Amino acid sequence: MIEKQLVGEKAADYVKDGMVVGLGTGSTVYYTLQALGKRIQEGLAIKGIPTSRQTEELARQLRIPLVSFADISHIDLAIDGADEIDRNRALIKGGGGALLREKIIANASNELIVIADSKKMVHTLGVFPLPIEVVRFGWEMTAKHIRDLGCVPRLRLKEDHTPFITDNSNYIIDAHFHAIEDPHILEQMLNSIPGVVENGLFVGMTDKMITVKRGKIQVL
Ligand code: ABF
Repeated sequence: MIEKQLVGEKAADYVKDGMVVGLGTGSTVYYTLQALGKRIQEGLAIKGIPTSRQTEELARQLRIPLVSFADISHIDLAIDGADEIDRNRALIKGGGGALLREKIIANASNELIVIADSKKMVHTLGVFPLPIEVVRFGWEMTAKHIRDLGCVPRLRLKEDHTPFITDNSNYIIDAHFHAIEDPHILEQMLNSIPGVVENGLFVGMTDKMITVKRGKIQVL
């Protein structure tokens, strides 16, 4: 079994009857959703709140009942992937472009379980370019301010070379920092730039991490 499947399915074990569950985005969470879909067919009763249109669509196909923030007062558990995880469990997320909804849901959840294969574990964040969601108006100026923080910012493009548009109708700038020594400070500095909606640094949010070490599942 591939590592993503191992950790994705393991995370589904933490979902209990009656929970409101934040459903992450990506190819690791894909396996969590498959496992949840199966358990729901067998009688598990949960409500899911998706972090992206892509996850919403997959959850519907799997007949996972969905709710929105208008219907709930809290989220019990969110399960999501990551692009990089450092030694303090700080994360870079947003490679899939869903970081804003992912952060809103992780922040609203009583518990966040992060699932990741062994390749995502790093000592220092930053080899993976940091995704930053920005409003379209004036994005060139926003990118200039982001560059002033010591990175090379690139507007994310699709295969047809037109800008990638998020579920919230914004652009993504991928910022190449190479080494992020203080993710907490950088997260705050980025979010204080006018035009930045949110960035993919998730600091102090991980409650549980499920990964693989030497072929074995590790729950940390
Ligand atoms: C999302 O899924 C992200 O924020 C991150 O970009 C991505 C991880 O991707 P995958 O699970 O496909 O490797 O949670």
